[in-house]
Amino acid sequence: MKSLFGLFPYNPNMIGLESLDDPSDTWEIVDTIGKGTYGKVYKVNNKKDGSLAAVKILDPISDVDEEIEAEYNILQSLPNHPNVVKFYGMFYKADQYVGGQLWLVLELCNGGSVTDLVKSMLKCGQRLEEAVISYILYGALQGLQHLHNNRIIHRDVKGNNILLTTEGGVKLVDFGVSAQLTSARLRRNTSVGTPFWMAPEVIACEQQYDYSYDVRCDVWSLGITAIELADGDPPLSDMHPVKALFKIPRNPPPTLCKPERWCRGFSYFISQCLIKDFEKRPSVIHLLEHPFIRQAHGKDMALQKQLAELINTQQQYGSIAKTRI
Ligand code: 4QG
Repeated sequence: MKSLFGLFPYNPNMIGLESLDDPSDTWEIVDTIGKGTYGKVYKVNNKKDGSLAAVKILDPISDVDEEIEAEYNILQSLPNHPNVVKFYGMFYKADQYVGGQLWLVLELCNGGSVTDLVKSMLKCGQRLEEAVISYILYGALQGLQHLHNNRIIHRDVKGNNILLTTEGGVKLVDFGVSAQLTSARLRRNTSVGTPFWMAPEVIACEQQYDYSYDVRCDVWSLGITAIELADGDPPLSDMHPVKALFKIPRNPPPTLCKPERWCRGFSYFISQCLIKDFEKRPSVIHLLEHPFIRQAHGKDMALQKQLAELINTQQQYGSIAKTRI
């Protein structure tokens, strides 16, 4: 593909780095986000209007390759949705010595990731309530429905990529490995996703040529995320990731650590997400009507408030813990 583009220097789809604005005119970095969880992501301040955003920096960049172009195309063509992180624009900071930086400016999700929330609660001996879990999963499902309707597979759904706002909003982030579907089914023979959350058919696809997968790999990953929200970690997380990749297609579908602690509806929702044969696995539209998710319908406002309060409490606790050290 790269060489093909090289043959046609006036490809209109290609983003010319020269045409992008310098970010320094508008944005200044004020903080680091996620300490490497997402690559280089920073909190930025808009010098012109004082608004805050997140920036994902890709560097060093000398030309826009296929992957960056794919990410940019996905971000800029996707209509806004309350459960998908907003895209504010792309900038280029040139540097003739160390290589330039590409800046993807995105919506700031000040509540942090759902993984951070569960882990900090477990540290205090607390768990997320089922109703709050159903609200988070409801938001994630609506975000996924928006992506799938736009022919995009997320391919890296996990707690770290489900972010919260301090108002209790739920947003999907990180389309770095997403693929825009050019046909009903598409497979690329490149490594995608994070092992513990990966669907068996995606793993099979990477290892053999005659396998395929579709948008329902995101449903599997959401099922694993549901377990993560309850237990704090995905199944097999004590294993080496390479061993987990071997086990996932061979093991029976994973379940909650202590199913007796949770309602049957929750276990049943997870078992539906984790049907190993993706042809038999329900789609996102189907799961939005699942009884466990339906308990969040209509109670959105109350659950949003409850989640906002949890985030607030945990953030206060976190900053107290930090000052003690
Ligand atoms: C993003 C803000 C944690 C991450 C990508 C947006 C990756 C955040 C964030 O991260 N907002 C995360 C605050 C983002 C915290 C956007 C925090 C896009 N812990 O306070 Cl690819």
